[in-house]
Amino acid sequence: MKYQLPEGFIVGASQAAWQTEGWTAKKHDNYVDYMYKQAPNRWFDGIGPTIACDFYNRYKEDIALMPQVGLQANRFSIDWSRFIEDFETATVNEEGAQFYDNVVDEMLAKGVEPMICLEHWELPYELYEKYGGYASKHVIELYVKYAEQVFKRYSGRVKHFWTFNEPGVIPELCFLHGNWAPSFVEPKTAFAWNYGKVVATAKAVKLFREGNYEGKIGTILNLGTVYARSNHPRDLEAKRMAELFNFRFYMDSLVHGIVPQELIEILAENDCALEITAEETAIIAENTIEILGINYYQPGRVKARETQLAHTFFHPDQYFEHYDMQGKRMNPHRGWEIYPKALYDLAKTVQEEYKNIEWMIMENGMGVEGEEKYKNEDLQIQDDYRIEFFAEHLAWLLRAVEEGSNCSGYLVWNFMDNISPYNALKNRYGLVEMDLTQDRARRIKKSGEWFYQMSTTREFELATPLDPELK
Ligand code: BGP
Repeated sequence: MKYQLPEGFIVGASQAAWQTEGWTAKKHDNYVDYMYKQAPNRWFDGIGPTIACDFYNRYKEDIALMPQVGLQANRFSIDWSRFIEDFETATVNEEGAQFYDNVVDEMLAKGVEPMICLEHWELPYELYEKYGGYASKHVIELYVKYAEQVFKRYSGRVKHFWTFNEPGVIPELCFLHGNWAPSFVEPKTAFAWNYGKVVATAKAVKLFREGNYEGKIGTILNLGTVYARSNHPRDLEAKRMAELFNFRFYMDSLVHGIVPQELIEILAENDCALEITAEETAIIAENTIEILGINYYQPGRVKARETQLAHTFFHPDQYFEHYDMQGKRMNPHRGWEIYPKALYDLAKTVQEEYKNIEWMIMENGMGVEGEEKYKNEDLQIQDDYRIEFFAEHLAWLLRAVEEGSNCSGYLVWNFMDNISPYNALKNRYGLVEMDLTQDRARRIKKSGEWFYQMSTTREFELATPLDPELK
């Protein structure tokens, strides 16, 4: 079956500063640099962000490849710790900023729309060490000052600004699960960071509007549609609670301008009270985002808890547990379920429950280990699995668009193989390979050629039907 991209629908890719740039000319650490320095042995093969793709030095070569794989847009993040010299005054580091000027100009010259994300976990480490990161109201003010410098410098040349990428990930994995540095559990800190990022977003949106900056401003959330094991009231309640924590915290706050009252109360009862001021409540209500970015990789499946949690600290998992559905399709390398229809369901939720706000897929992709073994005689990786993955997800998304979803783009993860937190270079996602064995040589994969075809002809073919036949 053939699918066509609607007029104006953008296709592209995403990347992050810390995952691509490397440490050349960096004067300050960001939070992920700290994660690596704290425990390099925990990163796959000990590889961290030190060199990454060396994008800082090779950006021209890389941006030249972007149109060759059909990117109409590329979302990248600015590393706050590189862009700003003095975080208190938000004095720009001219050398760091010049690099981003060059990246923006180079993309524009190559016909690739640059989209800027202000924070893909690159909080300057000093602001964590000194003030505790986003739990501090002062850090929120510093973030807004930094945002202002970015808006001033790039408004006009850049049309999409994103306040955060996946704002909930560091709070959850670092302070709730204790998996990532600093490797301790502090539920109150986790929720304070989440709330802090909501306030920071609302304040940045306010500033953006008051400054009449050109373009749109939004946030990028990692959302997987949540499915209940069954329609038993207890399973449905488990789903409702999983959504409250994993979906509605940010969605209700940023799109409707209301932090869910039920969540505020649960947190207060569990020693995780949010420090909310009346002024912040008003700012959140009046400064909702204009566009929503969604990163989608896998759905959430939950059921009612069968055992009580033995945790001595508060954890949302006390209301639900993961449901391991039989027969689910898996990406074994990443251990994530593959379920493209969730994109359609997600689109419906945004359409029906979130004002049909304009939104885009800002990440979607498949991380695969050992891709070298799929190379043909020209050394090109034959990643048909990735082509199928993209085509299926995009087809479901387009079905939702046909039915009125206000989705205006599909950006994949990612343009070129890069570093992941802790998994480092184990699983590769790129349309372009980065070959570590040959001076990080870049080679377009088969999926890159497919993406180019799809982007330039504005159509693609899907062999497998979206609705499977009964056999
Ligand atoms: C998202 C992040 C990306 C990227 C991706 C893939 O959560 O925004 O930075 O890394 O996930 O996940 P991973 O790299 O862990 O395989």
